[in-house]
Amino acid sequence: MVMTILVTPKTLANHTIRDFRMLIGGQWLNGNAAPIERIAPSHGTVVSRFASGTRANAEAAIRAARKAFDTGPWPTMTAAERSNVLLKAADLIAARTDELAFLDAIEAGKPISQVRGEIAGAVDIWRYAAALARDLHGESYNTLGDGTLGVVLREAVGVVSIITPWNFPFLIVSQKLPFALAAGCTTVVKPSELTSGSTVLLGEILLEAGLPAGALNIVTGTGPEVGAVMTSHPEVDMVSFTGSTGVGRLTMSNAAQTLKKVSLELGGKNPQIVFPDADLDAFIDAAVFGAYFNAGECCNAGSRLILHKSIADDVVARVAELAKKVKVGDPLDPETQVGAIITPQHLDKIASYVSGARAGGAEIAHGGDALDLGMGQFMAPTILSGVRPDMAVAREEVFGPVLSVLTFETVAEAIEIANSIDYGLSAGVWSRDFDTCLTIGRKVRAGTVWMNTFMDGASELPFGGYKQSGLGRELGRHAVEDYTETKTLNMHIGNRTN
Ligand code: TXE
Repeated sequence: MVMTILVTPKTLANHTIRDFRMLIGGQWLNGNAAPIERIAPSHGTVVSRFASGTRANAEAAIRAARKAFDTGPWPTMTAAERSNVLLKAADLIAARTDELAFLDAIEAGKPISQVRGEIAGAVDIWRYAAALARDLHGESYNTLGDGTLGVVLREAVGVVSIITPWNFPFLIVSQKLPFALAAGCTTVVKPSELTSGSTVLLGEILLEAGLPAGALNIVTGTGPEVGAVMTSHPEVDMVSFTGSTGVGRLTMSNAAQTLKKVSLELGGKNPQIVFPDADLDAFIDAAVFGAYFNAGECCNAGSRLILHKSIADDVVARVAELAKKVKVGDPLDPETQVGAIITPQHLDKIASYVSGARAGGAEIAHGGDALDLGMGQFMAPTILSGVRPDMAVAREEVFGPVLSVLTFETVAEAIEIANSIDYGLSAGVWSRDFDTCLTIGRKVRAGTVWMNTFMDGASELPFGGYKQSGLGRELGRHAVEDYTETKTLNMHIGNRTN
């Protein structure tokens, strides 16, 4: 059943394995235990080693961030000085694109051409945050009555824990860190234990850009060891987390013990709703891209097609035709469009969703199987038709290249299916009718609704989810404010006897 273009991985014989260290209080440290070895998902061999951080390392990093916040200089520098550090960092990131892209591609199994685009996007975000740093301001009220002046300040929230996942290692840390730094916060960052390399490189870049010691600390290691301390330690003021909804819930519950602020970017199961009057040529492209971008290991994946019944058969056939042309394989080959699956266990999970759907009556319109390329783990782009809204594959995040096709007859039914699950991250609607697009845009409960496009983004546009897809928004002009507290100064002026 597999009719996909395969790109076999080339040898990594000339690759030098690097030992990545941790950054705590301006010092680069090795872990005490054996390092974490990262096996490339595309090649099945070790490609990086990360220091195995401990609870004690996490505590030391939090203390360093606390000291850097309480005694400066980062929070007390002028906004212009902070902005200049972020701008310098953006230039250095751009200059080291090759190194950063290689690490994300080989550790996460992502196509290198795609990662280059992500690094370019990240550079833009660092520059945008640098601009926002200089625009952060409060308000004043001189209309509260004679003798009263009210001033509302925006102050950095304090020490921020940043925990990131493996699917967009460099891009996701860049959606958080520059905004926290722009606000004057100090930070402890824990990248995924599967893909830590590019985040450690970012530490080198920021020190070179002039960030003072302690303003950024990086602790590599696992969630239960390092992440648990970062979400519960009383000296942390805020946690910004991207990952699974389960760990997001745990993060919130840990943070609740000392009432930390939380920002959560969690899972998605995003619908693309398609009407008969849509530009179907454009949609077919967007359906394939939306489902298979990053091998579907993407919270924004358009993993549910909700098609009007009258066009469903035709659309499924055309999507399948295009899916056959998708090139799957070596992430280091610039031609590759879909790379490897993050771990063998995750491939098993994806496969079990597909077999469960088949057992429940869904049909395979394309793919359906793991692909054997002689090394690593890969999955064929897969289309499941005849999926019902109550099936697990229609409700849960598969996080793989698996597209579920459902059908509807009325606008109300399409909205009901779209909203029938626990997630609400993003959605797409395809129609040439303005009214239809806006009706869906207003009624679907999701943080982003694309109309006649899919997965476009910009540093200016807020990103985040409704329902169990998360709390808070990243990017956009208010992103820096998320990392602040609001303080009111209420002042009496003049003679009290008047
Ligand atoms: O995520 P985890 P996993 C979804 C996707 C995927 C599933 C599992 O459905 O299949 O989650 O992925 C850290 N305290 N997404 O297991 O475990 C962990 O070390 C504190 C959606 O990799 O949530 C890593 O740094 N931290 C998603 C980060 O949390 C803990 C992106 C994310 O890992 C921790 C990734 C703990 N107890 C997966 N346990 C998205 N929104 O894009 C783990 N971590």
